[in-house]
Amino acid sequence: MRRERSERHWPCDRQGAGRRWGLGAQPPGCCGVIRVFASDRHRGHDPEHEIEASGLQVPFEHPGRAEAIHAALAADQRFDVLEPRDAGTAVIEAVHEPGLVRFLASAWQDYQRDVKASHDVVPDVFAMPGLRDGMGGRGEPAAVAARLGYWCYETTTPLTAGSYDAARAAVDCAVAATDAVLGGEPLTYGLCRPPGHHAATALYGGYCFFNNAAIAATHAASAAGGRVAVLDVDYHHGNGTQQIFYERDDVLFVSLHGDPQRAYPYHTGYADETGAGRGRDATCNVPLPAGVEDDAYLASLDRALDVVDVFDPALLVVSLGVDTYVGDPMCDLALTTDGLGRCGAAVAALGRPLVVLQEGGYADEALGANVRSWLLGANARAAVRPA
Ligand code: SP5
Ligand code: ZN
Repeated sequence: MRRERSERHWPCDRQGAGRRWGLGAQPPGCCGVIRVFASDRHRGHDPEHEIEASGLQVPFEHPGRAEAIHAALAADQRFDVLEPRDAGTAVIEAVHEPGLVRFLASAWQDYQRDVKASHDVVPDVFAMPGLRDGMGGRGEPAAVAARLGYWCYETTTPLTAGSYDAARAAVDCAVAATDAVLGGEPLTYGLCRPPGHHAATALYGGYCFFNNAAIAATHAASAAGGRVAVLDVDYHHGNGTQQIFYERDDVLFVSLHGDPQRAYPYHTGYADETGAGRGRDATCNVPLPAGVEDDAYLASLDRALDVVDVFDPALLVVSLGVDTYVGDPMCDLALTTDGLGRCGAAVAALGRPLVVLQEGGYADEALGANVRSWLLGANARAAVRPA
């Protein structure tokens, strides 16, 4: 039987929330307007192609995605769209190897100088560990062509002239959304593009450079000293987030996704991956079969939310991919726009402050409506005061 979850946090209770985080009270104000953090700098990441399924294709992950979401939220008075501050690189290096940040900051320019002028920069030799089996590692190579395959693990994530700046802006959105929740907001949204959940400690790929959700969760855990959970509802397994937190017990990672037996990223996301060392049992994976519709998805989500509730996090970071939508051109689940709203409501019913960050979603014409539906579902549920 399903437990009734405790309901701890309400939009009108900003002073209470601020006290709980020890960060000073927010002025009591009207509730219900969702703060959205977005930046135009995402436009700098604009590959001409991605190499997928053994061919060149027009990118699924393109600037129009963020533009569509931005337009839908900016047109709705229930959202307040704000520009984030520069979060700096220390928050990134709390999660990623500094060498990855250094590489991404100059790789596109280095490649133009040393290899050839090319709009999209993609590795052609990957530093697979088996290449040096029995010989030990040699660390990061010197040549940019070799460094590409050292930091990147797949071919759908080209670097363009503005990719690094766009990735930094996505982190800025995530950190600003987190800071707003630490300051007492019950629900904020970071319109992160490029997305983040496939980026690991020392690897980028899967359209992701920096792991926005892991950076947000780490920032929140250290700012507030509390336990934090990441709930990943993107269609694809958040392999990067899982890897980053696999041995940590202060951050819970819970993910619902297409079964890796058929779905990208293939090598992670099985149900028997539950964490290691101190992080044992702080990872929870729910692989799903193809074709899952609203009701069945919500039943799985509810079980995942029970795991979150038992962990008792002070704050929840949601990796929100809407590639679970029935019309998504890349994926095979079947959620409706209305069903995504029900998912938002179910997550908000946990009664925890929510930092919602954009991951995937490739049905361009429905993206705005789907993200809006999820967020309004969460907001409506959070706005109902307990009796
Ligand atoms: C953030 C995010 O959603 N990243 C997803 C990256 C997925 N990239 C490759 C997916 C391969 C899917 N192949 C199936 C093609 C069906 N037309
Ligand atoms: Zn995805």
